[in-house]
Parts: sequence; structure tokens; C-alpha cells
Amino acid sequence: MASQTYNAGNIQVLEGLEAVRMRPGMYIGTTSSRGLHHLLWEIVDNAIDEASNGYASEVMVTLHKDGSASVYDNGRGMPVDTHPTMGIPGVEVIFTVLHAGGKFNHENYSYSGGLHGVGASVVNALSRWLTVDVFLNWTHYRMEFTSEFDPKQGKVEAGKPSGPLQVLGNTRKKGTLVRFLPDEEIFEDIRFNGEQVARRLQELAYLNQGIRITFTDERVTDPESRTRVFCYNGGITDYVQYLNAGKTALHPEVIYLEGRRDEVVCRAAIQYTDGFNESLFSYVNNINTPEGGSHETGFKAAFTKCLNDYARKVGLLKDTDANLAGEDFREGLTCVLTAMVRNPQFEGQTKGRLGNSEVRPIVEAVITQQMTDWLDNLKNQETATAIVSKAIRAAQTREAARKTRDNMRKASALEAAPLVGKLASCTGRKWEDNELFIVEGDSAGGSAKQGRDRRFQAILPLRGKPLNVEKKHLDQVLANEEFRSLITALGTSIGESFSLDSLKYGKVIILSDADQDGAHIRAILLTFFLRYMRDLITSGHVYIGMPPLYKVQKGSKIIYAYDDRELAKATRALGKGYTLQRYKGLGEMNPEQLWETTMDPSQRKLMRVSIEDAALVDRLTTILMGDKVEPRRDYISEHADFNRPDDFELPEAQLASAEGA
Ligand code: 1YM
Repeated sequence: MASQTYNAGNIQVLEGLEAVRMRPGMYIGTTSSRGLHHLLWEIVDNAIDEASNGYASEVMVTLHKDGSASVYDNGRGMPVDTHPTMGIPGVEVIFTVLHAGGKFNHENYSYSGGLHGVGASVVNALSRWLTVDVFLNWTHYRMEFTSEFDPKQGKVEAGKPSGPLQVLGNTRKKGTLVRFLPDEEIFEDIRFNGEQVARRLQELAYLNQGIRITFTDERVTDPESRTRVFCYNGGITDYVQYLNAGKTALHPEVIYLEGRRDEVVCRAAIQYTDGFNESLFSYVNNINTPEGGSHETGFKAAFTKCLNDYARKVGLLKDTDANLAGEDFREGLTCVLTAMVRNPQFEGQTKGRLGNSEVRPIVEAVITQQMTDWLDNLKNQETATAIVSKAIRAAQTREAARKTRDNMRKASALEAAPLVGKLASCTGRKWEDNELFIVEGDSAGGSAKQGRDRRFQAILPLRGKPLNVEKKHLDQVLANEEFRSLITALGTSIGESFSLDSLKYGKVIILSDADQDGAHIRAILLTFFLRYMRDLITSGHVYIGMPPLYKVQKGSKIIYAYDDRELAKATRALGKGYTLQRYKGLGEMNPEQLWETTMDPSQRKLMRVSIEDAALVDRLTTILMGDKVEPRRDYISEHADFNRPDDFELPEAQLASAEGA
């Protein structure tokens, strides 16, 4: 694919930036909000690269009132001298020639996420206007570009220079300032999301130690909260401490490992907590790799081997003992792992996995060497012992849980009927087409059983509130009857023995009431999936069913409304004399209504649950579902929106991204 696009790319150079406007999706993936933000990240990446290469110390990002965004770095300034073969200034090449990055692809730039320099012209092509100010050699240069309809040609000319490179005068400043207004003809919505921008900038600040990133959202009225500065001299060490806020650390100091080998720079920051979850966040060239990959594999192999060797050396493991498993060493682990790689190949469904196989042995060697040094250091003995002891306890509980699981499997194998507890299974044989509805309450469960299409819809009613699994150990989860029914129904097993291959349903749909209890149940189930069946979420199998909130009726005409906006539309459509019913719970709907509004694939609304920002989700789940009261109270008083049905919607709002299905 890569080599083919290169050829296609050469052709597109001839076509110019119009090609980008014709098919924006090919360059930025989508023209949704995600694509819009992609424009900003392209420019921000260039600024961060300049800083991480040591030329700039400061990056400033501003969202302006007119809808434009600007990015400044105090680095060298983009080249303004005339390009040897094209005969135009460097900045013009960068902003008007597709794939210009290749032409300038110097050594120091090849660590970037992929599109360095390439991105700038794409941003220009998809902007209404773009200006670039270069502060270089004590001179202030400017160049302006617009995308405007040209009546002579009868089409939009994309990213065309409004004039030549201007020299505006002398300056003491250094660096590059790019400002652009995304084109509303291209994007569904051109409003930037300030929170989303702030979050990513904070992440970049953690990943790029010491770089000062200033974020200003001029659209915010309160001057106090308009500007935020992110700068972390501790880098990923600070990041781990931030992730562990609200957890109890097993040792005060974060373990920091760093090394370089064959051009790959590898860093890890590690701190254990008294919890049971593994929170490993990995990045390649500042890009999150939630699906892992060769760098993660190398890290895990080295980490496990070093700790096992150490455990034997100090006698915590005897000659006759088996080695501890990787997951035993990762219980309660919070780790941020980063690798800088020359030509990263991102693979997997969401391009979230590093494919470069050469990276594995490199990371493995760096971590082995660094971790061995750390374990050999006398002052670390107490922490090292605590880590190994925790892993030994984890292994013991794992063994106990395995026995419980085996018994479960035997028990269910003995059962002749395919019924699991109260599961009403479906008859279809194709797992991809089958759907499992997890329904709150027996009465709604009853309606769902009657209303469903039994060929592909199975119903599992949940009695009362399920166990909150945050801070529960695997064996406690397995002892819980509701979760046992769920695990058996799904067929995947759980935790380390989870296997997507044996999943029995293509869609797993949570169906709960639109009230406080319903939101809580949803949050608990999502926490369970997140902690014990993470891949079920990342592979896109988990959904939230959306029952309507209102039924508006006039005569035989019925409209179901799923939110207040739809309600307003419905009442307008039906005119005077309608009756309005507000559904408080699923139980108020009869089987036909439940089918029509919530279960029928041709009419229902579903939200697919995704993990947009794994680190944030983890932190929020810990804060909101964990056992420390203080951070939860702080978070809720800071963020709660009391117009929402319930505060527990918060972690879920981060988890779920709306998607028609
Ligand atoms: C606000 C965004 O783009 N800064 C930036 C970009 C470049 C340089 C410096 C730069 C690079 C090099 C030499 C080099 C870019 N250069 C190119 C290209 N900030 C922002 N700051 N001199 C200056 O790579 O050797 C692309 S970006 F194409 F010229 F290499």
C-alpha cells in the first residue's frame, strides 16, 4: 500500500491541491470533527518536532474567535530561501506542493508520526485561508494563501498564494506562526473542541519533557480559564504520577528507564499501585498505540525476565518454583512506554499497533539493561522486593481463579440445555449477526424477550445492580452470579484467558433505563468490560442501546423522540392536539414498542463504545469507580453537570462515541 500511494502521490503533485479537496478522506481520514482536528495536529506536530529536535522550547496554540486556529513555535523558522529546482520560496513549497515533506525529509525529521511536512499543504488545501509568518534572520516574512472560487476556471482554486513572500520588517522574534481557517465547505462542523485540544496538548507536553505548551482558547469568556500552560520537566515520570492520582502507590518514586540503540530511543516510567489493574500506555513518536505492538512486546518480555531472574537471585523464588507470569508482574502496574522509531508502520484495525519487527529486540535489550541496573542498585531493594511479593500474591490468586473458571467450564459443559441462567438465546448460527442484549431489570427483560427477533437476538436480564468490579479481584468477580452468566453467555472467558475467537455475538448491547440507576448500571458494565474484556471494546463489539425518551402521538401517528431536540421537532410536525408520554424506564414499554424503538435494527439507535483516550478513561474510571472518596468528590464538584441524569455518566461520555449502527 505504502509504495503504491507514493506513485499515486507523484501524480497528485501534478494535479495540485485540488486533489485534496476532491477526496479529503484520503488525506485526513474523515471530514467529521476528527478530521477537522487532524488539521490542527498536523501543524502542531511540525512545531513539536522542531522543539523535540532541540531548536524550539515553546509552542503556543490558540483557538481564535473567528474560528481559526494558530500555532507558533520559537524554532528556526521555516526555510524562506528559493527552492533550487522549483524556483519558489521554501515556505511556498511546503504549503502548496503535496508530499513536499519528502523533498525536505532531513534526518532530524524522520521521527515524526508519518506525514511531516506533507501535512502542511493538506491543511492549506482544506482551509478557507492560511497565513504563515516566519521570523528568521531578524526578519519578519509572511505569506498568505486562500482557497477561493475562481469564476474563470469555474472551480475552487485550492491554497493559492495571494501574493509573493512578503518582507514585513525587522524582528527580534524567532520561529514560525501558522494560522488557518478550516473551510466550512469541506467540514461538517468547523468548531474546534477546546477540551479535546487541551487534552492532546497536555499529553504532548508529558511526552516531550520540558517543552512549554501554551494553549489559549479566545472563545472562552472567563479570562481566568482562557489560557493554560502545560510544561512537565519530569516528562513521562510526571505523566505516571498524574495517572496514579487517586490510587495508592506501592513505592514513592517512579522508576525511570531510558536508552538508545540503533537509532531507536526508548523510555519507560513505572510505578506500582495497590490495585489489580494493568495500565500500560504506549506511544510511538508521540502517537498512542492502544493495540500495542513490537515495542510493547519487547518491553513486556524484558520486564518479566528481569524480575523473574531477580526473584530467583534473592531467593523469593525457589529452584522448584515456576517462573511468575508476565501478567503477575503487571497487576497494579502503571507504566508509560515510549519509543521513537525512524519509519514507524502502524497496523491493526485502528492503526493502533506498531508493526516494525526490528523494534522488539531493540526495546527488549534497552529495557533489560536498564532494568537490571535498577534492580542491582542497593537503594532499590525494598521496592524490588515489594514488586516481586505482589507478583507472587497475584500468581496465587490467579491460580485460585483458574480453578474456579475450570469448574465453571465443566459445569456449563455438563448442562445439556444451551441456556445460561436466565439467558434467552437466539437460534441463528452466525455469531457475527447475533446480538446479545443485556437488559436492566426482569420486567424489561421480559418485554425484550417477547419483542425480539429470536433468530438473532438473545436477551440476558440483569437483576438489580451488578457488582462494581473496580478494585475487585478476579476471583470475586467470578464468584458473582450475574457476571458468571454474562461471561458464559459471551463465551469468551475473561482476563488472561479472554479470547475474542470464541465470542458468540457480533454486538453486545447494554440496555438500561435513562435514569440515574440505569447510568450507574451502564458504568459498572463498561468498567467490567474495560477491566476484564478490554479487547471486546477495542474491537468494537460493545454498544449502548438508546431507548426513546418520549412518545408523541396524534391519532394513529406516533413519533418517538430520543432527545429534547427531536421532541421539539416531533411536536412541531404533529401540530396541536398531540399527547406526550415520557418514558421513565424500559419497563413502561410493551414488547412491540420496545422492538420498534430500541431493538429493530432498521429503526433503533445504538452508540458504539470506543476507547478514544485510553489514559483518560483509565484515570476517570479509577477516580469515579474506585474506593478513594476525595478525588471523586473533587472531580465531581469540578466537572458535574447537574442537567445530566447522573454523575456516573462522566466516564462513559468519554468512552462512548456516537455511531449509527
Ligand atoms: C507552527 C508550525 O512548522 N515549524 C518548523 C517547520 C520547519 C522547520 C522549522 C525547519 C526545518 C528544517 C530547516 C529542516 C519545517 N521545515 C520543513 C521542510 N511550526 C513549524 N520549524 N529549517 C526549518 O527540516 O531541515 C517542513 S516543516 F519541509 F522545510 F523541511
